[in-house]
Amino acid sequence: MTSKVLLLSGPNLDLLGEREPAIYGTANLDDHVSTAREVAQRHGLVLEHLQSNHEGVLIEAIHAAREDVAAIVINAGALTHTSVALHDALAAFDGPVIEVHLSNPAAREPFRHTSFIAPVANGVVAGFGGLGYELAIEAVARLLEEDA
Ligand code: CA2
Repeated sequence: MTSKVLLLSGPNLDLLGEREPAIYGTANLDDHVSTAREVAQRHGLVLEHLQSNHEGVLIEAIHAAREDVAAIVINAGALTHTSVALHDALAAFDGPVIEVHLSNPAAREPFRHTSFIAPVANGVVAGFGGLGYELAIEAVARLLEEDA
């Protein structure tokens, strides 16, 4: 059976490409999803994507992923720095979890220095812009191969 990878995008990532290009680049979210999907396909993986500005929608997607998703890649946006609920939902997911950020939150305002996702992630890719999505999918493919 083909392995599914769920890419989750949190609040405001639907605005990418419209503002703050110095921090987040000029590509929009669809561009990043297309890139991630191409890399996934190269590894025989099927990528599903969901963007939501609502924490509960993301949590329910993580719950549903417990049924048939092999790995999760998540850019939780600002919820990264606030959401115990996302932390708990991801902790209940058995497969690999990769946290991804376009910018490097550790090099930004202090309120971005804490991640509630990182403690339940296999790894974090941050600060490489759109390349981060490619690297995150490569990491997922490697982790799934190791597990097979
Ligand atoms: O660097 C990242 O990928 C972030 O997850 C992006 C979040 C930010 O809150 C995190 O600290 C780091 C912001 C999402 C995008 O927000 C925009 C706001 C205005 C215009 C365009 C994007």
